[in-house]
Amino acid sequence: MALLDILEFPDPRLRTVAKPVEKVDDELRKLIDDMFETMYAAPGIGLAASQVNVHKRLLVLDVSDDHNEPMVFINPEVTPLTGETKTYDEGCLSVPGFYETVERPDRIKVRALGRDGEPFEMECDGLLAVCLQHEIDHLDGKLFVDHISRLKRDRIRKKLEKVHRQRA
Ligand code: QAP
Ligand code: CO
Repeated sequence: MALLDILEFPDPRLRTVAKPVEKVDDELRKLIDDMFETMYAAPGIGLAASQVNVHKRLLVLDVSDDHNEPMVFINPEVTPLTGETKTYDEGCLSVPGFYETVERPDRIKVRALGRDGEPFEMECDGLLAVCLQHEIDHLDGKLFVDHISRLKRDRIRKKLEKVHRQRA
């Protein structure tokens, strides 16, 4: 197992649109294990492959209270189940230290492949629905800061650029 480096906003590599996974094999499962290790260590509740600079359509999450319900989604596809939306104060391991309110569909259906390569389908709401949509955005090169005003996004970008300069 290994901890992976997480790309941070405004790194342009986070804008890459990820490609579908063609084969679910042991190499992919090793990446999945490393992504879980990285997510739990952060600590975080969701991580998309794009955030660790692997541009494949794969994400991991665990929204359980005890951090013992790991879930894997490969080539996920989401459809909203209602026109209703809900807001949530979202954060992101790629935008550390910042939280903003984002509005998204409240109930969704997701189709994906699991860790075994078998297709499954489930209906989601609450934090799971928020987290899934947030992580699928990453696979499309999008970030939660794209859902807020340009003024707020630019402020966050400037603050993180300063942090990155001081780190270097
Ligand atoms: C995405 O985010 C998410 O700023 C997962 O300093 C977030 O795991 C989905 C984190 C909220 C739904 C609701 C953020 C850790 C973790 C930070 C995360 C930080 C340290 C974020
Ligand atoms: Co994120």
